[in-house]
Amino acid sequence: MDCIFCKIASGEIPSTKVYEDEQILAFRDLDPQAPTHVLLIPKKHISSADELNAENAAVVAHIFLVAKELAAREGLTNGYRIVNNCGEDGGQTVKHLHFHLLGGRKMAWPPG
Ligand code: DGP
Repeated sequence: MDCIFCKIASGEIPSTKVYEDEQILAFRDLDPQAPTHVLLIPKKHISSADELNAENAAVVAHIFLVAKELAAREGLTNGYRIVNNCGEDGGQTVKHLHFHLLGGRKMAWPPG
């Protein structure tokens, strides 16, 4: 499958990894939008949040627990944001489920 994040998960495309286990990988975003900008992905291909179901959704809870640990490791004691962009209107550009962990600066709400 021609999926950039599957290739990152397999090591075919290099990335700056910050966490890895059997289920998920976390690596630094190529185009960081905050001092900390890490992407967390399931290794198994799920194209978007809209493809989650009762069989594959447990990995999302795991991703959030790891995101919390990474936020602590990155020193984000004043808070952080976890973002999932889903589909065209959500601004998703890579069609492999991923969560952005952003921190190290004050963020605006609502997003643009
Ligand atoms: P989204 O817009 O939510 O689909 O975010 C995709 C993110 O992926 C975007 O912030 C840039 C990042 N990205 C795209 N290609 C690569 C890559 O090859 N390596 C890394 N580290 N990040 C990438």
